[in-house]
Amino acid sequence: MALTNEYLKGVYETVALRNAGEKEFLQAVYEVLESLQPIAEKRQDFIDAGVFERIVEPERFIMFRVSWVDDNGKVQVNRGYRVQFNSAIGPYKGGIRLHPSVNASVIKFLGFEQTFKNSLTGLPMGGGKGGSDFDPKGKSDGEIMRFCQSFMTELAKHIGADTDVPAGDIGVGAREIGFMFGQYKRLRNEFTGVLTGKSLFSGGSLARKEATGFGLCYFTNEMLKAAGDSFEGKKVVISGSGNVAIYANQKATELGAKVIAMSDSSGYVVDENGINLDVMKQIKEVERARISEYAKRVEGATFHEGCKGIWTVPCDIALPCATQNELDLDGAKALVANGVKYVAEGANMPSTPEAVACFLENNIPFGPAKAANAGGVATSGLEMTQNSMRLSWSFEEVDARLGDIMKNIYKSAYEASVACGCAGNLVVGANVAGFLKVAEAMKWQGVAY
Ligand code: NDP
Ligand code: 2IT
Repeated sequence: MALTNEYLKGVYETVALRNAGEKEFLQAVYEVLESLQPIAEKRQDFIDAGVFERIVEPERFIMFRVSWVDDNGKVQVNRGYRVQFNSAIGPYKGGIRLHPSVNASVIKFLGFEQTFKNSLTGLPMGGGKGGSDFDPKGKSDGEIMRFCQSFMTELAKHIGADTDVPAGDIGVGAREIGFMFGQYKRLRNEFTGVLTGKSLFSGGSLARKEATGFGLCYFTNEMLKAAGDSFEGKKVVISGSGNVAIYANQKATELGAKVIAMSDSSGYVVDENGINLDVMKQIKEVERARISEYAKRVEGATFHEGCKGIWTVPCDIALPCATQNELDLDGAKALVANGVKYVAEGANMPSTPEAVACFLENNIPFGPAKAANAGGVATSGLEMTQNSMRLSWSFEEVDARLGDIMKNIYKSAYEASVACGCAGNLVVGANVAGFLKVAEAMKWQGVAY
């Protein structure tokens, strides 16, 4: 597909000028505008309300200095960000990423995507994202705590349970959320649901930790069912070995598949017997060590340097769960040549536009990130509900709600693809279904923002 609609081309050109050189953000906007062409042709009311021009411009973008003192007594300076992209359907909601690659482009692409993803969940959450170029690797717990406290000291001025509710993302799990929550509470003297992904001792939700990976498998299961198929006996390759990848592995295995490869930024491991998840969890969640350790501990497993090679491992289902643009055209071609049958994205924008085109041209059912990985933020939404009610649901209750939400997301995306005349193209379907609710809310609220 190409962007041929003159009106939307104009919208894109303004975005490209305003955000010159912001590769990831422009990539995400271009894909959404491509998908929205059938809508722009039919909905003059959205054009009259300036919805397309407004939805690509963040409501607010905050950038701040984060100074902290390392274990050697040296002052370190990082850059912090929060983008409050769209609040048409609810308070801003989205994770915080701590990784050296974080910059304005990455934060804006993530916040933009989050707006549509959160809409798809059916819950009242707007889109936001934050982070810093701080690298948690190799830092002591004390250093992580001092960084998180300094980061929150500024962020606290901009967030709140009814304003903006951050959560985890790359480099941010329960440990970091705990340090940030503690600092927010101290600054405000308020115990509120200002963050999600909290500890179960402080208002966290059961199943939040598992939710993105489990949700990805529930969504993939809908794709499989639509093709009269199931996870049973399938070989699965999952990139990454963080929060999303680990729980995608757990659920795919529970559903009868065998996960034969996982990766981190240094390389990938192959274990044809099926990855031993207890060993992987010990290495990644407890020791925070490199994935090559797995091959040292498990007989028959092999380690291969370089993370992109993982796509050359023959499989039926590929679940990219590491980071943006990790699966390029070469990777897609290798997967297709080796007979991949389904691809669904656990990470945000892991496939390059050329890779997505390759899957679609080869009629491989493809689950785009906004839809397929929405289970994490959906369960964050359920955590917010529990906090508001001052109640906690059981694991089974949260998991059942998550399952229903993922089924509904598949249904909305599929039905929107049919309505747009491209049945089964879930990229178009997810973008359109996510957009419509936000666009109607923006139109209804008048030119506010
Ligand atoms: P984690 O920090 O737990 O794990 C990230 C994993 O990806 C690690 O294995 C990491 O390897 C790898 N990785 C990160 N950056 C790179 C890179 N530049 N190149 C190669 N590998 C890389 O993060 P999550 O599992 O939480 O997040 C993974 C993806 O899922 C992200 O795209 C995130 O935005 C998305 N996501 C997360 C959700 C959540 O609830 N956590 C919800 C929805 C989407 P290494 O350790 O070597 O860096
Ligand atoms: O990309 C994402 O959806 C997340 N990192 C989860 C966000 C959240 O608010 O739970």
